[in-house]
This record gives sequence, structure tokens and C-alpha cells, in this order.
Amino acid sequence: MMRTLVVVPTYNEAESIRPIIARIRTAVPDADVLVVDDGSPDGTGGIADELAAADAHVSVLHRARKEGLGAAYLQGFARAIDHDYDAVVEIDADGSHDPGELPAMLALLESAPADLVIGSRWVAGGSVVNWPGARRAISRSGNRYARWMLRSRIHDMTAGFRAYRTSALRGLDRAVVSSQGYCFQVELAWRVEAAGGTVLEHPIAFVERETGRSKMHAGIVAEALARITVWGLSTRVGRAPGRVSAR
Ligand SMILES: Nc1nc2c(ncn2[C@@H]2O[C@H](COP(=O)(O)OP(=O)(O)OP(=O)(O)O)[C@@H](O)[C@H]2O)c(=O)[nH]1
Ligand SMILES: [Mg+2]
Repeated sequence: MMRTLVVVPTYNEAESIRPIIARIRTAVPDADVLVVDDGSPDGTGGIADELAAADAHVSVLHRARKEGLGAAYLQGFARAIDHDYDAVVEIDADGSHDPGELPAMLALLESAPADLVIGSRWVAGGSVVNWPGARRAISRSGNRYARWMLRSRIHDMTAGFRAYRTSALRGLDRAVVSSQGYCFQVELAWRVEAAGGTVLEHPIAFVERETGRSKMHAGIVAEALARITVWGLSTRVGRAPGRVSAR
């Protein structure tokens, strides 16, 4: 099996952190888990420390303040690169992503072989559970727009459940990745694909969080649409931002 680091970013996930870590450890017992907590005021970081003290496969990276999902993931990726992991997983802490899909996603990454396997809601077999119609429509049409604008073949570019080959992430540092907000996911998928990497989608059922508060709001959607438009247009006039090599 590929040496795998599962990165779990957390901000105020005190209720979810124990169950999600337990489910990840059961699903992929050989993988290491890194919680990246941005100083959650609800004490998530302290709970993660307890879990790490009891399990050599779990560790925690404490960041001083909330800097967004992208910054947290980039620090997790840097750890994976420094420690020579073959694969890095992105997964939400809130239970929306089922760790039970990870063995299939990692097997696909290794044997296809692929540079990125996306746990996808918008391919045959994929689904969303407990989402209101409006949110479903926003995700669907936003993804259709991104696919068209970026001339991508990916159906779920905003998905946050993924497995990367670590080699595809080299060079993707703060200087290269411009997104602060949630379009971080779109940017990363696009960059791996644009660099010639193989991107595959594995159907998943996304389950809306049951506890904790959603951080989703209109500003996030507006930011993503604006950025996707700028990227798409700059590619059309031949001024795409620096490409990264996939291997
Ligand atoms: N370290 C860190 N983690 C974050 C930050 N913002 C969000 N997260 C985590 O990123 C994951 C995804 O965030 P969510 O709030 O679930 O976002 P979402 O799934 O788009 O929306 P909802 O589930 O509806 O809130 C969760 O594990 C969050 O705890 C942040 O600024 N720093
Ligand atoms: Mg969520």
C-alpha cells in the first residue's frame, strides 16, 4: 500500500473530531492522520491532542489563528512532502465524507494510476444527502460553470474529499496557490489537470453535517465564480498562472 497521510482540517469541530478520527483509523489502519487545527475556540485542538497521545498514527498541527481551509491544507501537504508520504488525503472533519470510501479511492490512485482521485457527487453513482434544493442547484451549476470556463473534464471541482499522489503537489506552495477561500479546491484540481496529471472521479454520497455550524455563505460562492472567470479568461489569452509539473 502507498504510505498515506490523511489531513483533517478543523475549526470548531469539538463534537465531530473523535468520531471522524475513529472512522478514519478503522477504514485505513495503516495510514497516518494529521489534524490541522486553527486554534479552534471550542477546544477541538485539545481533544485532538488527547487522541494523538493515545495513538501513534495520529498527530496534530496547531496553527495560531484561523487562516482558512487552503492555508491549513498547504501546511499539511508540506508535512506529507517532507516526510515522504506517497499519498495525501483531504477529508472534512464534520462527517460529510465517509472514510469507508478511502480504500477504494487509494486503490484507484495507486493502480490506475492517477495523480488525483476526487470523491465526486456529480458523476453517475454520486449523490448528496440532506441538502436543500437551492444548495444542490448552486453546487451543480457552479461545477458546470467551472468545467466549461476552465475547459476541465472534472464534474466535481469543488469537492473536498480527495486523494493526491504527493508528487503532484510538489511546487504548489503559497506563492502558486492564490485562493484563500473554498475555491482552493477548484484551483488545485485545475492545476493538477492543467499540468497534465491524471484526475479520476470516484462516486461518493456526500452527507450534510449534522452538528456544528455551516461556514457556507453567499460571499464564498461569489468569490469562487469571480476567480473561476478570471482564470478561465486568462487561460484563453494565454496568460495562465505558472503551471506545476504533475510528477
Ligand atoms: N484548519 C482550518 N479548518 C477549517 C477552516 N475552515 C473550515 N475548516 C474545516 O474544513 C472542513 C470543511 O469545512 P465546512 O465548514 O464543513 O465546510 P462545508 O462542508 O463547505 O460547509 P458546511 O459543512 O455546510 O459547513 C471542516 O473540517 C472544517 O472544520 C479554517 O479556517 N481552518
Ligand atoms: Mg462540511
